[in-house]
Amino acid sequence: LRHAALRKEEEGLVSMCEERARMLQDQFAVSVNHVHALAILVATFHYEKHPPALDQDTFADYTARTSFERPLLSGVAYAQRVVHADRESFERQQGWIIKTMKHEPSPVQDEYAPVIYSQETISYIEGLDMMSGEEDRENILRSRTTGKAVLTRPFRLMSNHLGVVLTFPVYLSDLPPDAKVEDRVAATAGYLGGAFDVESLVENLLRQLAGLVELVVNVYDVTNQSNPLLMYGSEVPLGHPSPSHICMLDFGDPFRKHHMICRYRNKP
Ligand code: WA2
Repeated sequence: LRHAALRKEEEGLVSMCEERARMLQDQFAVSVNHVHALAILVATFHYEKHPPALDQDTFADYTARTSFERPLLSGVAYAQRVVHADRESFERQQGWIIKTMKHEPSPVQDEYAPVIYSQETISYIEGLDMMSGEEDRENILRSRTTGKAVLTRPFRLMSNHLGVVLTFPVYLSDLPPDAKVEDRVAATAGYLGGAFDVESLVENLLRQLAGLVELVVNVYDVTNQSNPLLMYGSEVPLGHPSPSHICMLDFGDPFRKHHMICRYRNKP
């Protein structure tokens, strides 16, 4: 009898964990797909029309009205690639100076990625060089060499919440899927991305499922297996004795590995 009760408890944990993992992964996937579509929107209306048929007001309006398509993103933005030789004319044309993510005028760099379009929810990143932040910079470089969606490791976003940044490259011309890295870099126009505010938006998502049983859910970036990075939830003390279940998560960046660990809050 005791065994049967224990098994039932474990089965409950497994199915609840799998339900939460599937829900998170699905909401993540739809958000990524919509950011992909926004990257195509910028390529189509900013680069394939002369003069560009896109401006900050249009981008802000469109992204506000379609935000329901990106339930886990606190906001999206477009950062243009600017090489140093073009900095002066870029700044003159925009009427502002490229700033670092610490809000200082940018020192001389080989190239910059200043935000020219942003959703109003993250308007604080307008004009900032996204290459001035370590995590954002790595994402930018990896997205343009692979041509794919990439994710950062979890870190404190500018909102001060724990989350990850998603980046898609935007190219000036169509590239074959097997294009060489140097051709990809040369054709790079900019970067469309957004912030997964995991701390607040995943909280909301999981709260909807809370129900009667209190589950403790943690999500880790386990890209480096020996150094798991907390992405969601609070750190569980090592050697925690209560039964747990682990579900793998696929957020669409094959370079990164994630998993979800579930436990009962109070052993029932
Ligand atoms: N967006 C919002 N909050 C952030 C952030 C970010 N990056 N980085 C730190 N906090 C425009 O990859 C291009 C968005 C970066 C895209």
